[in-house]
Amino acid sequence: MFDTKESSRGFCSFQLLIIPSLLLSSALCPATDNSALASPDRGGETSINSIGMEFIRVPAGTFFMGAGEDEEGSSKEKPRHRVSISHPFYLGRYEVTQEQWMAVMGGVNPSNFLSLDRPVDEVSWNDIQLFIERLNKKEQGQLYRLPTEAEWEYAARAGSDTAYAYGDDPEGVQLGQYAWYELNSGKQSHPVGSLRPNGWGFYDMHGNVTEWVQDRYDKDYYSKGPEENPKGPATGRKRVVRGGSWINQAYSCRSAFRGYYSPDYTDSDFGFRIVRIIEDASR
Ligand SMILES: [Ca+2]
Repeated sequence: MFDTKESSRGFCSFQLLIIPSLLLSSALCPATDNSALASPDRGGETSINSIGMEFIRVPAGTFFMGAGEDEEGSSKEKPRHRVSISHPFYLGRYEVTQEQWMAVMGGVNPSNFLSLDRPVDEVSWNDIQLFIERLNKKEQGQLYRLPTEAEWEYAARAGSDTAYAYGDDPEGVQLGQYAWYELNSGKQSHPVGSLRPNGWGFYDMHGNVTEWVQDRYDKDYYSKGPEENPKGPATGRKRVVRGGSWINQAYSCRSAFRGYYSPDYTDSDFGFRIVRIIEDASR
């Protein structure tokens, strides 16, 4: 069962913040400006499921995905291209914790850094599919899945065009306020939500554990994928990971950064967050 309430932060505060940037960006940078395009008409609701997972409602919208022309990034992050998300969805405010994993998986905890409030780690893409299958059975009437790569980046950017959701930060001066990464992590994960969230209220989109998403990987997909609701290539073995982790340098924590691994791969810096599907998109 879900307890829904309006969030005191997230989209409401975001809408206030983008008003000046809307005016500025429409004059200076009309081509690939997410702050101009991402204008959620309704959002910020949160919900909590029976095992304490908190979700933020992300409204349908359009954004520019991938690294900007001036951003230092690999060819697989380009070209920056327009993407439409046609249905609202709920996305986990936090990475899935070890406590939540154990609640679904019969008490089994595969993590390297044992602590109930840290993200579960050492989970493969395949392991996560079993977790989701069991969670869907446990939470009858609700449907969960991994986010698509586009949904993940849409939420990570939170209306930003910059390398990180809070800015470009080329010297990495502010990143430690938002992300556990190689320079501040002490070579380990940390409790979820212990640093600053992005403008839509999501924590640890940069750093802590890198996050599996649903999509298969293709280095050219940005050039040939559909604009509306891209779901990744139909074939291919590798699956995409996003957001960087406690072991990574700042470069790998950027919003546009993409990694890819075999679906049976596990590591102590690999975790995930999940989507709860909103069946009635008119909500
Ligand atoms: Ca993360």
